[in-house]
Amino acid sequence: MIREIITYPNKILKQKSKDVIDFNEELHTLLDDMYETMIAKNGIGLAAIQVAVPLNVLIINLPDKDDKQKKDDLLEIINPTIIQKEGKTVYQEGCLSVPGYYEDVQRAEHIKVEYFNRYGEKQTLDCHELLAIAIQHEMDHLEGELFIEKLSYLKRKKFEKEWKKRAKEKR
Ligand code: Y12
Ligand code: CO
Repeated sequence: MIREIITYPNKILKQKSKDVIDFNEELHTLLDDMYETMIAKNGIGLAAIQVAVPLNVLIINLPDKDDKQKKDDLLEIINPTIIQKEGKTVYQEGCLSVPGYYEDVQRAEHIKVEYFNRYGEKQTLDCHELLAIAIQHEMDHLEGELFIEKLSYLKRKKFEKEWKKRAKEKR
């Protein structure tokens, strides 16, 4: 089932998410719905709070070298912890909760993440390039933070101005 994506400035997105305790059918339905929703909206990453569920759950499905988004490459990441961070990189990020806005954000270049899969099995993943960026972006959602909150004061002001203008035009 495709769920509604919560967009900025909805306060739901400010909530801190909680760890999953039960790796049950309800969690599997959430993960399946998140995948369906993300694909329907042309996303490559989604956190549960973006569909109004405050749980430490995120999914990532990056396109391969032929630009194809294959379900086999889907990562379902539950209760993640970053255990190593290295280097710095800048990437122009976008977010389904802030549609149509893209801006450069600086993040760690390589990260090592521990997490659980949908069956409650512990996993470790070394992440580089776009995967490292995407996981950090989604993990910020679990803390109630959007990429626009990482912008400089001036860029944030510019964003707010643009966003208000767009909201007016929609009315
Ligand atoms: C690098 C940086 C950020 C991420 C997080 C995941 N971000 C997305 O999946 C964003 C997708 C997105 C899709 C949009 O819709 C279309 O392109 C049709 C969109 O809306 C507009 O541009 C109007 C905005 C964002 C992962 C990796
Ligand atoms: Co996002």
